[in-house]
This record gives sequence, C-alpha cells and structure tokens, in this order.
Amino acid sequence: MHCRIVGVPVQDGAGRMGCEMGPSALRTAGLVAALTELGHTVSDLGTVVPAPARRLVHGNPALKALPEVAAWTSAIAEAAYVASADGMPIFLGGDHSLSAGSVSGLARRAAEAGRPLFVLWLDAHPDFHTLETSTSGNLHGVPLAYVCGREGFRGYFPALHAPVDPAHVCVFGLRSVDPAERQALQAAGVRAHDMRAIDEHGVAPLLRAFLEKVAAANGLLHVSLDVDFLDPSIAPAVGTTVPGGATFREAHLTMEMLSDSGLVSSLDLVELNPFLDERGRTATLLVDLTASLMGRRIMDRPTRSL
Ligand code: B3U
Ligand code: MN
Ligand code: MN
Repeated sequence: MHCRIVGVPVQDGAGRMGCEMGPSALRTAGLVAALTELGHTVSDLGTVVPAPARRLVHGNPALKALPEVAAWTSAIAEAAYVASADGMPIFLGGDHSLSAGSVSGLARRAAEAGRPLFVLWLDAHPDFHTLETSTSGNLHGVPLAYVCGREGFRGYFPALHAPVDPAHVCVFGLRSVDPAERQALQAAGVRAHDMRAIDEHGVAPLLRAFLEKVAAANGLLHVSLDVDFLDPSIAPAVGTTVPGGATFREAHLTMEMLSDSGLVSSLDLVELNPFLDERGRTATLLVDLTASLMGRRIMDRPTRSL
C-alpha cells in the first residue's frame, strides 16, 4: 500500500485548544516508521492550510468558530480529493471537524470512480448535529450530519459534490448521544452500535455484518477514529473523555478485522490533544492501532475472508 499522510492541525471545532499539536505528536510517536516496517511506502504530503475565513452569521448563537471551520472544511476537502487520487490517505487531526472535509473530498473521489463510499465512525459520539441542533456550539459535533447531506449547512459549509448515503454509515462505540441526534440517526437509517451492543454481542459479529455490506457493494471504506472511541484509561489525551469506551483488545480487534477485510481505503486519526497526554501514551496507542489496521499481526496468519 502507498500511504499518503496529510497533517490537519485544526482545533477550532473542539471546545478547548490543543488538537493543533495532534499531527506533530503522531509523527513524533513514529507513524511513518510503523507503516514502513510493515512494508508500506509512505509519502508525507505536509500540512493543510485553511482558506481565509469569511464572515458568516448564523441564527444559532451557540455556534463557535463557524467561519474558521467552514474555511478549514474547503481546504481539507480539496486536499482529501487530491490525496485520494491513488494510495491510502491518512489524515492526522486535528479535531473531528476535520472529517467534514476529509469525507466530503473522499466522497467526491468515490462518486467519480463510480464506487459507493462507506464510513465507519469509531466514536463515543455520533457527531450528527446540524448547525441548528448543536447546543454546545462545538463544530466537531456536526461533521457526520454534514457529509450525509443533512439540511441546514447550505451557505455555511461548502456545497457537497456527493453526499454519503446514511445507509452506508456505521457508528460504532456510542455512549454519549444527544436527544436530537438520537432521533435524526434513526430517521436517517444510520447503523449505530452503542457500547451496550458491543457488550452484548462483542465487536466481531457487529463489525463483520457491516464489512459484509461494504464488500457486497464493492464499496470503498473510510474509517474515522476519534480518540474518545477508546476508554479514557488507555487514551487520556482527548478533551471529551467518556467512561466505558473500547478496551485495548476491542480496539485492536476492530483494527485487525478491518485489516483482514482489505476494504479500508482511507483513515482519519482525530481528537488527539497532546496537551492532555501522559508521556505520549495516547499518540503511541494511535500509532499501534494504525499498525494493526495496516497489517501488523501477533502471529502470522493468512488473510481471512469475512
Ligand atoms: N454531542 C455533544 C458532545 C460531543 C460531540 N462530539 C464531541 N463531543 N467530541 C456536542 O458538543 O455536540
Ligand atoms: Mn467525534
Ligand atoms: Mn467523540
């Protein structure tokens, strides 16, 4: 695989500062070496620079940094479109507003290739607010709604070349869902597996069912990994810790199954806030999870079919 690293130091979508240091921390934790050791080639495309922000006024007074996040979204979407011409883009965040740009750029690329884009959203939160329903005003809470073409972004965020079909989205690891999001997820038909489902069934059957859908549709699969998918005891470097997250073993199993599937075409690593880390352990864990996603094995084993 040829990996294309894209640094995206956006932090305006999070409630606090620090995610801007995320790309640096992931590079420092040895991402490129980990990929190279697995036999991949890597090119680092550098750092996305946002377009100048233009004045935007919205009726929801809670919204924070709307002009800035909108400007980042255009620049990231363009970078994602370019980076996905060949190889596997890996976006280093940056807060989760990054994915408004990465997924919309990748969806444009997929549409041109005539392939459906599927999205696996690994997160404690669904990030399915519109600009109207967000009460925190933090725009890392809206990217999935935007890329799925929910109403209310027109005139604020860039127009979508191709929305993602909500039936092609799986949100995995949920444990903090606002009432407006719960309703909207159900109405849109997004596949949403909360931590209770993971406790009851385990990671494997839930994930396998989704991967079978992707394979049957000859889809491309984008994985968006929010640090808060992981339990805070193993991944403290995130501004929005929620107890009861994925364990070390559940997270690695998720990545190993994704690797086995051979379906993953792009990846976001988002919400890492190095200011909150303990001696780099969260950044290191993200690098190790990426390695599992990209083929690292405990024991050699043949690539399994689903
Ligand atoms: N849904 C809440 C909380 C939240 C979403 N994403 C994160 N936190 N990281 C909100 O602010 O919209
Ligand atoms: Mn998120
Ligand atoms: Mn989250």
